[in-house]
Amino acid sequence: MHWRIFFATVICVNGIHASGILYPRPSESRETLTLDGIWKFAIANRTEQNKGFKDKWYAAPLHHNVEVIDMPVPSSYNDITQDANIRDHIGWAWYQRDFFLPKSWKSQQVSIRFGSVNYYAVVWINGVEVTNHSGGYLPFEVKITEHLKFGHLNWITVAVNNTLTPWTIPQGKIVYHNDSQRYPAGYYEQQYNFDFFNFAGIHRPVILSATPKTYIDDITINTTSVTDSLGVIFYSVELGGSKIAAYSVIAEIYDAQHRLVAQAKGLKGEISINNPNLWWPRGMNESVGYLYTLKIQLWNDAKNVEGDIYRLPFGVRFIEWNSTGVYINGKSVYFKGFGRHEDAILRGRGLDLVTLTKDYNLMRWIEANSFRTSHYPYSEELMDLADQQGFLVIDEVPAVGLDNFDDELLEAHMQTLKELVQRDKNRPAVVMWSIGNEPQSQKQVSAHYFDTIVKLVHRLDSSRPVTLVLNKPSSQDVAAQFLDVICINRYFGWYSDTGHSELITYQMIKEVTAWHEKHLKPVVVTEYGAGALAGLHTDPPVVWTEDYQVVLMEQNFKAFDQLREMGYLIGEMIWNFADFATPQEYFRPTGCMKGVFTRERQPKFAAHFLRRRYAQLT
Ligand code: GCB
Repeated sequence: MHWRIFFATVICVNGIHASGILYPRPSESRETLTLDGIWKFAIANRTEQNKGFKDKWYAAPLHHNVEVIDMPVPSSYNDITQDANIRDHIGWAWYQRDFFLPKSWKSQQVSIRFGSVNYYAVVWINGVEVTNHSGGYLPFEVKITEHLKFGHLNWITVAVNNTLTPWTIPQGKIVYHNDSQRYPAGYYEQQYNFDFFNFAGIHRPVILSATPKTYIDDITINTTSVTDSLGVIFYSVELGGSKIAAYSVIAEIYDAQHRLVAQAKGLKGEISINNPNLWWPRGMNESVGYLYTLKIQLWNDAKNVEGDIYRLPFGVRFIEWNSTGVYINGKSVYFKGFGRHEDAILRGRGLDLVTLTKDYNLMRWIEANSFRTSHYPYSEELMDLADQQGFLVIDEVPAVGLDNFDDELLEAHMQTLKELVQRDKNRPAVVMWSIGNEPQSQKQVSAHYFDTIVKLVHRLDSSRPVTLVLNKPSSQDVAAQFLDVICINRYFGWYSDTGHSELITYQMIKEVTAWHEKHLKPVVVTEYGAGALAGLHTDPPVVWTEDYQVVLMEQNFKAFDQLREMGYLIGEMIWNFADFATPQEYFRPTGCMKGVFTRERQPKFAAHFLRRRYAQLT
């Protein structure tokens, strides 16, 4: 058997998101209906992975074909039951539920949008396949009007497959064990090159939305210049539907008090805002995270009636970068923050508004100003709060630990980046695109690969710098030459010279200096840290204690202070914000314990120590 068997029935549709993926927001012309809630659920048997397709599980109520259990959406399915087979499942899982539609939607165009499904998804409405998507952390949407029934029950079925291959982003492989002394015939496992648990399922909201038949498909907004007295933005609008020619476009800008401050007409153009309230990140100005609203309205001139309306929050802020730093509205930025995960107890990677809100409270308490979406795009609900609360975000795609660089992988990687930029291009909080984490960037073939990727991202969005998070020695790496900002992960005193905290300051200074001298680019240390079991103490400190975690931080801080003075270290992000789930390993006691908070979001001693530092860093 070959790994491809697992998703033989999926045809990967590239370019599915050439059109817009605006978040479904109700307006005078738009309505939404959530399909979140309890769905019926079953996993496919390990030895009969394609049975659901063969027996058409999507064509009838799921319980007619297979024993079902209840499954909350959104959530990962892994930690919901007592069953280790469900936790560790590899391959197809099936979800199904029913719904009714309001009559008023009959004359509208109806779409369904998934915030994210990890990794492959196939979707059927009333037994008809309507779309499929690959890539676990980004939204996809499809129009389903013609497949819906009004006045009758509708059925939606989703088949989800979490198998990772050498050509998925991130990569993984199915390994068959042929040693019959140790493994029964046909035994296989999923392996992957990253340490976070590969949670699976319908992870983010499922939303039905109704829009007029001629509709606003996409909006792009960019700040082109700012001074204290004038902010200039450029907007453009894409329309969809058959009667586009009948409509004109009105663009209006409202301030946070809902006062109209500027307007324009047409599909695209420049709008000037007098005395703008700029969008500032935390700690750089008294005004933090100021958002305007761009209201786009269609108008049917012949009939003199209004058409579709969409309101998009946006910030007026301008990014520049050079060999010494990144600048927002002309001021240089120092990132003080975290590498993180979307990882909630029981929900796994599923959207959890409680954990999400608590995490922002903790990040504000500790006086951080930034985070990286390590190692995949985070939910739109989470990103909204970054915009509102003025956090700087390094927005990363799930290209973690790449270790071969062929054209098929390049294609999938580029598709992920297109979808990420499409989703997050209008967010003021996003100040840098990260094209991946810790690739084998010492391999010569990766040079052409990353050159191609960086050029693509610059083409998609020239307004933000591009980075890649590196962990190979600067003398061997071939990717940094293409980047605007260099990000590095270094675990001195942990993965190397374990326990030798006396070497950390020396090694970190040498390391960052070497990168800067080779490339003359600003550097962010995006990961450093030590595992610590909450409550474990020794003196003198040894690894795994809270005490050693703090000593390691202290030694790194000494290096950061000196490097910052040298003028090219532009940020420090500790690994990790909170402890998180990993696959089972004898060196990871239930997870990665490098959090400054526990997985329950309680502070380790490190959190208090970090808070003192972040409070004094400006
Ligand atoms: C890394 C990875 C991160 C891991 C971390 C660790 O370099 O980027 O995903 O969790 O090390 O703790 O091993």
